[in-house]
Amino acid sequence: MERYYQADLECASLEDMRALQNEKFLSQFRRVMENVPYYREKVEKSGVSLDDIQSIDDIGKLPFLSKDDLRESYPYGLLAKPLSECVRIHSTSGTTGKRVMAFYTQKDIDLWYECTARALTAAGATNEDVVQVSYGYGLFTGGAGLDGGSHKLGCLTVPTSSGNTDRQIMFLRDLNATIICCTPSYAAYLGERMKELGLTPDQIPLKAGIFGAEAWSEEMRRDIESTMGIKAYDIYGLTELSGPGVAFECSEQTGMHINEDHFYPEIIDPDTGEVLPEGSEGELVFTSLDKEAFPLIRYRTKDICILSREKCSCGRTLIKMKKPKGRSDDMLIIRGVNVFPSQIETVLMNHGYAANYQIIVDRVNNTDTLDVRVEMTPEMFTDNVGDIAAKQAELVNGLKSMLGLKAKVSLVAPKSITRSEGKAVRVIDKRKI
Ligand code: DLL
Repeated sequence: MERYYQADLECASLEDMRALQNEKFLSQFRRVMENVPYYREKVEKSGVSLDDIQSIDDIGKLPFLSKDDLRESYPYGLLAKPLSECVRIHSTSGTTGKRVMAFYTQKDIDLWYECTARALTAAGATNEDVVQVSYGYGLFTGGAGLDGGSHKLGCLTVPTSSGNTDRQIMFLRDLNATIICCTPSYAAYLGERMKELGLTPDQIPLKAGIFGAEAWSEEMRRDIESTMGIKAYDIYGLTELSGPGVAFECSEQTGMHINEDHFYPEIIDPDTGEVLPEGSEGELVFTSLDKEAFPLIRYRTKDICILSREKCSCGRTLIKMKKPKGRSDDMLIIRGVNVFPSQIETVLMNHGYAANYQIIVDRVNNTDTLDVRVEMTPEMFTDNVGDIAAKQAELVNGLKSMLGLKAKVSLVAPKSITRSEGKAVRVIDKRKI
């Protein structure tokens, strides 16, 4: 029997959801226009007036917000509440420029944790469960987000944070943890380490994992599910909108239900900004409908995916986003061909490799080069030069048919590529260095 955290909202009719979104959007828009001069100026400059926005159907008239707006207005320029009402900040690591900082009132925190509680419930969590949260705690939203949802459900919450892998496994075993939350790349590493320690899935009572914060392939999901003996659920979110829990997966595992009563989604053509019909692939744009401190209207996420309202067997009616293919700014353009790291991962894993790989892009004599370094698994490890060459050639062919591009493949020894405890860094683009 499927259980829901907030059945009335998660299973609302389309008409009721639309009416709720409309009402929330109109009051949110007016509030932001009143309280955020940076946003008001942006809207006025675009030639739109308050009267032009009569319902959520008019949302397409409004300008987009992007990371550049967040940087320009850093740190307080998009705040819609006085600081005296804000109780928390979270922030991204700032690997692609200045940090992004998001603010929360107490209500923002409560609603955020309700979203992660929905995700945990969809993965089967109840107050009987022991939930180990191995996402980083601190400025990153992963730890706090899943921790908050777990508390709401009354689960025993184990806040290990990330890192110290052997200690993670000790807690999993000693406390009989049933659910683990971490990045998929860290889950793969935990699984690998368990195997090395001679632990089989039946020696660990884990039943589910909630993995997100980075793009991961279906092949990687199957790999984690079999090494850990669990069902692996995807979870999506971004700091700017609150953190994990913007969308979450249910038992059907065919995409993530967006908590659209809080986050209104659109898909746009990333080049023209045109809104695309349901079912088209494009960039995901969100409007936060409830956020008090840091409300964003039409925020461009750069995540590339597809929205779908197909009926879901879990009974939820919340719209679904397909697994994001990656971010438009992670997309590599190699000799004019668009390449997403997730496509390379799919080829590697379909050939029996684990997700321990590195993609090195360079430009030599004015020509882009693509080198894929991938670890042999301990089972396939060999130092026979002929065998290695044959395996490499197989992968070169696999990549050629997926990408339409010739790559160089180097098979490397097991454990020679650094493991990640948080979000994996898999691409080294030397053209940008
Ligand atoms: O990664 C929040 C989060 C924490 C989500 C824990 C899930 C679990 P940021 O650090 O701001 O926030 O990064 C947000 O990560 O725009 C996507 O590009 C990517 N991302 C997040 N979840 C997924 C996912 C957190 N399930 C950025 N699949 C987003 C693919 C994801 N990409």
